Amino acid sequence: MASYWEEALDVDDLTASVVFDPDTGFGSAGTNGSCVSDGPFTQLELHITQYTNYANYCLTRETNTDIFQGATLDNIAECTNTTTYDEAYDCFQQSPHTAGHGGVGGTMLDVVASPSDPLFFLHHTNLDRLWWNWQLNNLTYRLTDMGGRNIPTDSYLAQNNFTTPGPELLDYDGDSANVTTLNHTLWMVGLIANATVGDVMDLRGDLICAEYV
Ligand SMILES: [Cu+2]
Repeated sequence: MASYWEEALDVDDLTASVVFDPDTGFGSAGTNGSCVSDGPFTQLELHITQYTNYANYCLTRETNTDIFQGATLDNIAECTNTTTYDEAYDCFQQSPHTAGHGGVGGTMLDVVASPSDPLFFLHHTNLDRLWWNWQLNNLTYRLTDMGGRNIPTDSYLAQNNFTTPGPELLDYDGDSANVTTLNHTLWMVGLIANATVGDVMDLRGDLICAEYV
């Protein structure tokens, strides 16, 4: 079984969400970008950010109810009704994806450091669950439907002050194409063996072997 944050349940009262419970959850939502000061990640010290590598700073959150409205069931239904992977990706990444990052705010808005907030994983497993629900609507076709860029656009790089990556990153697996295919290698940073996109298309497959209930 995989854990996730069903964000749609909390759109009416984000800061009252069970995920922010200091005793049974991930600590309070925080205010004005101050350090998370209760719960299991109190004063958690972080080092890598989007802006300065190896700085010393703390885990922060700064909730934004307006942005979190992207997680509504209506928005999810709109995405679930798309036909192709490309359409589904664009839809899910715009509303439900942005909702979690911008709704929690703080560290979750840092495009490099956001996985430093453990809530990142509950947010992304929720997106994974929504993608699986989309796949289930036409499983025969959608277990192999893939597409989209696998390198960032120039405008995204510029917006985040990133330089364009060199071939050591773009061609690390000998695949310099910028369209994602089932054969594209997912680099696992040495934590586990690399896999391909095709290896993770089926939630019930050998590599992921999970279910959302
Ligand atoms: Cu994300």
